[in-house]
Amino acid sequence: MDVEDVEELFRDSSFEQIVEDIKSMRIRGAGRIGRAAAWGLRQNILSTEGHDDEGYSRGYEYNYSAAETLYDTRPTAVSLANALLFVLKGLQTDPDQMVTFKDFKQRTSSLALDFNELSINAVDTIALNGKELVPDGGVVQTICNSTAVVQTLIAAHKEGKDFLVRAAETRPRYQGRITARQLVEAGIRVELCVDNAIRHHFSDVDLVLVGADTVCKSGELFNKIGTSNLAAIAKDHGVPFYTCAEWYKISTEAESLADVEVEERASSEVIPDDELHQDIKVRNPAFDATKPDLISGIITDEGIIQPGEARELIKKHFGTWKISGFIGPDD
Ligand code: RUB
Repeated sequence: MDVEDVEELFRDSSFEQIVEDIKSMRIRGAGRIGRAAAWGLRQNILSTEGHDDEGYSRGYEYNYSAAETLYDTRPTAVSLANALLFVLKGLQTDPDQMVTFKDFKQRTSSLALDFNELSINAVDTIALNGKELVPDGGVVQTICNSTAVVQTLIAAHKEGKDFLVRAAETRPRYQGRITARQLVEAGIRVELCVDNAIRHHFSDVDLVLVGADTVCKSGELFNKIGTSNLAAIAKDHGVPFYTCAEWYKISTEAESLADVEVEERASSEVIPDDELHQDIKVRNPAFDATKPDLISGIITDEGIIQPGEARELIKKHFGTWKISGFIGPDD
């Protein structure tokens, strides 16, 4: 992958802009957040005036401080932490390649590029693995907007399968509308429904496909708010429920739901400030947890696995490395 292949959405953005864009959700979706975070480290170090006599320990300091800032932008999706870990770990395991500050910049830059490449390739592989599950002539229910889910459905469509996708609109940010548009533009039949209508229409659904923000080591899934309701409906109807998750969506640290911080976003996403009664407290969690027993499988870039296998998959990639070994997530 060359620099030109990196997503336009953040390729030329400054570190500060990337931080702001993740916070405001201009950059959103767990995979993209991870890619942008790795790129943010690159943009930060490239714009830093470092002198060779400062050595690379100074480079680490710049990177750690940038990583802390990026880490705090959105707390739930572990793709962000794992993208940072990928770069920081890569720098630490290759000290021989970094004699000067310039070397350090180059190495950070190439690791950010590597993460972007592996992340894009992972989505392509998930699509290949997942398209086999899409029922020809059937109905697929989705929620929110996941690049991995959309690409899986597009791959099945390209293979000649004819199916209907029912996309839940996903209040309060309506990312389901993005899914509906992306799929219809790819030539797939789409229905859009409000989240509360999912159960009403569910009797014709054959498959549920959702994305993933974090998969705990125990296989518990965090994804967009409403996902756990959808999983319960699927279970009631005996319909398979799969999540599409690149390996780096598995947490190196969170054992189960108690270990994951669920982002609560602004009340104005739910109700305009001028319509909000002063005595009403608005709750606006962005994600919820789905228990492993409701999950038929996790479609990863390394095959379709059971929730109980998540632990081994992340261990295979990161061993005992953890983001908390580099920055203080609890600060
Ligand atoms: C997006 C969301 C998506 C996952 C996976 O939430 O929950 O299902 O992030 O997406 P938000 P992808 O809009 O709040 O970021 O497959 O694109 O990584």
